[in-house]
Amino acid sequence: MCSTPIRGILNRTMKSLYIDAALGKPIPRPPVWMMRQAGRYLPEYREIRQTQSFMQMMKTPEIAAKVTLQPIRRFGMDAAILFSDILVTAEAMGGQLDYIEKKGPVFSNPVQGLADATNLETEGIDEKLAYVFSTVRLIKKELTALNIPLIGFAGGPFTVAAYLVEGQSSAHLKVLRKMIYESTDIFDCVIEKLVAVTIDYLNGQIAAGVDALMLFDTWAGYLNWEDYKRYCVAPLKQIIQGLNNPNNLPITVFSKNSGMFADLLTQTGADVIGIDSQSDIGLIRSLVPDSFALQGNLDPFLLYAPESVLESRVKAILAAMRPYKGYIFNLGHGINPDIDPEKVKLVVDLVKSSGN
Ligand code: 1CP
Repeated sequence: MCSTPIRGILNRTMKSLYIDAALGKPIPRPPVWMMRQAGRYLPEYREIRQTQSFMQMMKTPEIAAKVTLQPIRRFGMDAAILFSDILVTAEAMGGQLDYIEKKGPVFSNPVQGLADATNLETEGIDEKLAYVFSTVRLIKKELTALNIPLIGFAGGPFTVAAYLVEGQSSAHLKVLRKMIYESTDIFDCVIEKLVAVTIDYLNGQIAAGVDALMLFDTWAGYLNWEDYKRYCVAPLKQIIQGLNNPNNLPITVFSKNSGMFADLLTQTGADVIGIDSQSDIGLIRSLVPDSFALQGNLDPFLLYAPESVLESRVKAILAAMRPYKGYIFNLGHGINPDIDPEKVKLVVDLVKSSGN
């Protein structure tokens, strides 16, 4: 009999709950991990951060590897995510990046004119981001023994362009969104270069040994329908097609406000669609073909709620996603820095004890 091979199953070396779920398979319970699971809400992270800048932490493979593993050791999540940032590609292209206390990422040389865009460098990613690849190799040494997969990642071109052009976090991305229409040539040039660099960067992560990939196009949800297709879906698709991914490592795409765009995101060629907290994930499940896995979508603000409220909301999401097939439990966005780690533990334990 001729059966369709399940995507990603050929040549796979790692077998885990997360990978099974990401490949759309039935699973005894959903795997659980959380966006920004390594970070300031953890006392062991703050201890290191007191003596080092975020940039130093990211660029020192031993420290980045240690921090990646902190939430795994403390809570036993089913996947680890590389401790790094989406803006390392922009820095490698010539962006002068700094992370400022209470303000976040800042580029002191934002892309304003065509010359700035033309000057963005696309060569030498392997050397410039070698520190990330060293980190991946260090993490893998530890994780292999635990049989926990490592998720590598990059930013989506629109989201990375948002910082390169605006120069910092921005509430409405007005400068960037004006540029799309007033200076389309500049905008297109930035996106095209980011696509090329992101392909090289993710190929480097694959070669270094990551088990899965995620593309964060967090701010693409600002776009209208037509431009979401053009500046989020099309570049993500080009990136995914450009990967040297012989083992079909599963790929997740995420943007905020992704519920509305979930069906469009399936056109990127990703295996998993990350859903943010605004959507009813059970409803999205009924709309998106079940060959695609879903990830999400507990509101990170529920981690401030009393335990009983938190527990009932986690259980409601789990109930909506039964029977478990192609589903990964996560938040709809990252953990805030002032969250009580015990709340994170509660969620991880609840998901881990939920059988079909
Ligand atoms: O200690 C500190 O001051 C550093 C804070 C911090 C951390 C812990 C930043 C600065 N980045 C990170 C890590 C990070 N960023 C990870 C690591 C893995 C994990 O999740 O545990 C990941 C995947 C990211 C991705 C990232 N960075 C995104 C996409 C996902 C998302 O949260 O939307 C974005 C938009 C960024 C930009 C960025 N870097 C840092 C901050 C505070 C921000 C967001 C700024 C903003 O809201 O505009």
